[in-house]
This record gives sequence, structure tokens and C-alpha cells, in this order.
Amino acid sequence: MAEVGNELQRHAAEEQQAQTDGFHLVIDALKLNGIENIYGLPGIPVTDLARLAQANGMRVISFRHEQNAGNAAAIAGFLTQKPGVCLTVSAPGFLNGLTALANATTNCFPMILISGSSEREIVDLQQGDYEEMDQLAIARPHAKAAFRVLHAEDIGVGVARAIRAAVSGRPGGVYLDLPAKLLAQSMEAEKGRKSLIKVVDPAPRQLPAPDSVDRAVELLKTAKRPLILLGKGAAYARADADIRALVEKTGIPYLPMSMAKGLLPDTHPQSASAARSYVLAEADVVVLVGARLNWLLSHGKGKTWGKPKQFIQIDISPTEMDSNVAIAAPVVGDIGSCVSALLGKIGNDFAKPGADWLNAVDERKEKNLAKMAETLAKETSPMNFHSALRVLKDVVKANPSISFVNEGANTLDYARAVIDMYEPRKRLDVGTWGVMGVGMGYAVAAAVETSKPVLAVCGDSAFGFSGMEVETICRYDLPVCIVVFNNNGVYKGIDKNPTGGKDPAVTMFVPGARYDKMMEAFGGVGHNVTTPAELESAVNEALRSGKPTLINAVIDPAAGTESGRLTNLNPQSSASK
Ligand code: ADP
Ligand code: TPW
Repeated sequence: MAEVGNELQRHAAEEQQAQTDGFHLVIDALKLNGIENIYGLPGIPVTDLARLAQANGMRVISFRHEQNAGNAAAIAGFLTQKPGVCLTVSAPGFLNGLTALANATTNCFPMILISGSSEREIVDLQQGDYEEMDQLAIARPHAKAAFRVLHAEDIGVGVARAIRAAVSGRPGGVYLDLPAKLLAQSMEAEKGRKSLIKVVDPAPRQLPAPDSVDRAVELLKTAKRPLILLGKGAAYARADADIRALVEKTGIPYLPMSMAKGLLPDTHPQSASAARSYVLAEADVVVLVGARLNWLLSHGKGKTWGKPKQFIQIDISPTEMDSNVAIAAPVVGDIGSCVSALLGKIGNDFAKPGADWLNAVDERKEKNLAKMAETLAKETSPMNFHSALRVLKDVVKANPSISFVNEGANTLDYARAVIDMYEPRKRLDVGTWGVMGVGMGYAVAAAVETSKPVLAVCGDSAFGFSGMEVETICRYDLPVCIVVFNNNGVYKGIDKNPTGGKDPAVTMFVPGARYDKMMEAFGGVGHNVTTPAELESAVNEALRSGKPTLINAVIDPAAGTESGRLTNLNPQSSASK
């Protein structure tokens, strides 16, 4: 009898072993497609999904707020060309992650937001389930694509579709809705394994039409004052060597957008960054490589763009063409293929731009660089943005492979102009929306994905949006050094309540706050610095030790301007005119 009992038990165990479930199929599908990390926050119904992912060899980084996990996933996508995955609970957790998904879509970063959801039957009849929400419908307008899986055997297809939608063509954010019931559904393991899809060629090359390349080269040949403009699409595309070859072979001055800095070192002799206004106004033919003519480029018109010009635009999205101004030579395809096709047509007989144009650009550059050097050299007490940034400029120069995360208003605008980048995809910032709150999510993911140190330089307001993640940074012991430029408020720290009443002005924070203590609270290193020398020593110590560090850099509360360089975008109240 005992033997029969054992036999039955063995059978039951084998039977059980031969089963899989929704939890395991999701994890297996992600792993099969080379996705190794999940950024998320556990809770009903995804706690076990996160647990099992960790148990099955994935790295799961648990955050304190889903928006930060989502931002981490988005920048992981930018850094790796694989969709970054964010995992959240239903309704409120999903909505917290949705801001990041929308931001990823806006910035063309590949990301998948996976959220658990409540039961369809109850949601659709609006019967008031736990965290009830029609998440798929809400996600759809904010995502490049949105899918729901109802049956375990469709998980493989669902994940494959999500991956393809995120990374093919113009990358973006994808929402994948997983109802709680699905995760617990079981099916035969072998059948389950066969239902998974290893996506072949998830982001196929898209070759440009040969005549579009010819048209672009012909136009470029007619240019007297050409300019190449590199955007973050060019950084994402990882066509670094060909882009450098295009710049150097043609001898054309180039301008990197913020997150394209470092694609070629900012110290490259052809960089026109220090003569930005001049080249934008004066150029006659502009080659846009993975950059949109949106607000960041004044929509391609107006005073910024000065003299009439013609555009060549390289982009994977055909509908980007003519979105703001006429594009004389659209080249539609992936940047690697397009740039290499252009290079193939640019023979050794290609005439480099005339000396008058290059000299004029150099002249402006030298003048502006000298002015900048003078500003940076000024010893100020208290410390201002420039004296602090002088130190950080040297730190990045000495450590070119660290990731540099940057958010704020003045902190962002000055740092972008002052700090040279030397390697591609190292500058990570507020992007297309100019959004605050990406700082700590980006810092965590940059540390996780690159295994190299991260320097995050944030305004005190900007830091506050994701500041609680210092605990995450300590918990995972990540080599992140945060510098908070603390000037006691949003933009500045000297505003007064116009009524003279007790409440502080709307842009003010607690004066003299000690953000460094937040890091110390979780076992990290905190520094409070008031001089450039103290700042330098604290940052260098952090980079040497690799310990989570927060440096509260006390900045003159009167330094900076309202909205940094975007003052012109503030609508004026008729009362203040
Ligand atoms: P920036 O803010 O740096 O100016 P944008 O985000 O406005 O850059 O523009 C990025 C552009 O790059 C988008 O229009 C997007 O379609 C395009 N893009 C992204 N990846 C690729 C790629 N691999 N090949 C071609 N274009 C790409
Ligand atoms: C999600 C509006 C733009 S910049 C900024 C805010 C609130 C903070 C500026 O102060 P900070 O920087 O960080 O102290 P500095 O260097 O000038 O002192 N909410 C979101 N995004 C944006 N962009 C805002 C509000 C904003």
C-alpha cells in the first residue's frame, strides 16, 4: 500500500511539475527576449510576479513610487535599445506609472508598462472591484500601443507584440494589461513553452529610398553655410561611428541637442555648441539627424532661425516630415542605414564648407567660450550656479564614462551649457517635455544598466519630485552621487508673499534645508557644502568610494532666473504688466 501511495504522490508531483501558470509564462516570455531587469513596485496582484521574477534570475528593482520606476524603465530603454519594463499594481499604481509611460512615448524611448488589473467582468459592469479601473482605455491615448492578455496561452503573443511595438519604427511606450485572473491561470508546461515567441529582429532596419538619399546629397552640395543637427534619436540609434564619419568627412559644423551631447565629444573642433544662436540663424542648409523641429528648436522658424534655409531630415517616422516647416529633402529610415547611405554617396570630391563660414563660426565660438571661461572663473560667495558647475565640469572631464543626470530650471540650462560630455548616451535629462521628477528614476536605471557611477545634478525643487528614491539607491547600494543645487526654492529662493501674510511665497521652500540628511537617514553619505572646494572634494570622494551620496550644495538664493531660459514661455498676468 505504501508503495502505491508513493507512486500516486510521484504522479501527482510529475503532473504538477508539468504545469505552468500566467506568472511563470510572463517571466519566461520576458527572459526569452533578453529582458533582464524589472523596475517596479509590488502589491496586489503583482507581488508574486515580482517575487518569482527575482527567484528566476531577473533583477527586480523595487521603488518607492511607480512614477520613478517608470522613468527608470524608460531610460533603460533609451540606454539599451531594449524595452525597459515597469511593473505596477492596478488603478493608482498604474496611474502613477502612466506619467512615465506618456513621457517615454513623447521622448521616443522604448518601454513596456505592465500593470495588474482587476476582473474584467466587474470592471466592465462598474461593480466596484478592488482598485477598479478600465486601465487599457486610459493607457491607449498615452502609449504607442496598448494590449490586454486574457488567456495564459496568449502571453507569448502579448509580450511579443509589446516588444515589437516598443522598439520598431519610432520607439515608444507600450501598455500591457494583465488581469489578476490571468496570472493564476495554469496550463500544461510544454504547451506553455511552445506558446512563447522569441522575437526575431524586433527593430528591423529601414533602408531609405535611394532617390531620397540622392536628393539630400544634391541639396547638401549646394549649401554655402551647412549645419548638422544631432538629436537624441541619433544617440539612441547607436550609429556613433557613421555619424562621426559624416561630420568629419563633410567638415560641416554640428550642433548636438541636449541628450545628443557626447555623441561626438563636446570639445570636437567642429562642435558649434558655443555658437548655437549664430549657426541656427545663419545656416542655409540644415541636416536634422534624429531631432524634431518642436519647441526645443523654435519649430524651425522665427527669429531663432534667421535667414531662410532648407532642411534635410533623417528620421524613422515619415509623418515627422513637414510637421512644422517644409522639409526639402526627407530621408526616411533608421539613422544607421540613412547615414551610411549618405556616406556612400558623399565621395572624396565632396567640397567641405568654405573658410568664410567655418571661420565665422569659429570666431563666435571663441568669443563665447572666452566669455564663459571668465564667468566660470569668478569666485563668488555664496556659491552660485557657475562656480559650482565649474567644479562639476572638471569632474565629468576626468570621469567621462559616468552618466550625468540633470534636472531643474537654471540647474539644467546652465549645466547643459557648461558641462562638456565626451561619450554618447551619458547625458540624461528632462527631455522633450522638460519634465521634473525624472532624476532619481534615471539615476537608478543608469547605474543598473551601465554598472558605472552616476552623477545626478538636480535643482532643489526638481529633486523633491523623486527624492524618496534615495532609500532605493541605498537599499541597492548603487554608485549614485546626487548634487542638490539648493537655493531655497523653485527657480530662486527670495520671493515674498505679495500679501505680506504668513504663508510663504508660492515658489519658496524651507530655507537652509539639509537634503544631505535624507541620504544619511538610509545609511548613505551626506555632505553639506558651501564652497567650490568643498563640492569638489565631496564629489570626488563619492566617485572614489562608489557609495550612495547626496551633496547639499548651498547656492545663492538670489542666483538664477525665473524658469531658467524659458522665461519667455510664461504667460504674463495683465495685473503685472
Ligand atoms: P531631440 O529632443 O534631441 O531634438 P527628439 O526626441 O525631438 O530629439 O527627436 C528624436 C527623433 O528621432 C524622433 O523624431 C524619432 O522618430 C527619431 N528616431 C528615434 N530613433 C530613431 C532611429 N533608430 N532611426 C531614425 N530615427 C529615429
Ligand atoms: C512635472 C515646472 C519647471 S522647472 C521647475 C518646475 C517646478 C523647478 C525649478 O526649480 P529647481 O531648479 O529645480 O529648484 P533651479 O535650478 O531653477 O533652482 N511639474 C513638472 N514638470 C515641470 N517642468 C514643472 C512642474 C517646473
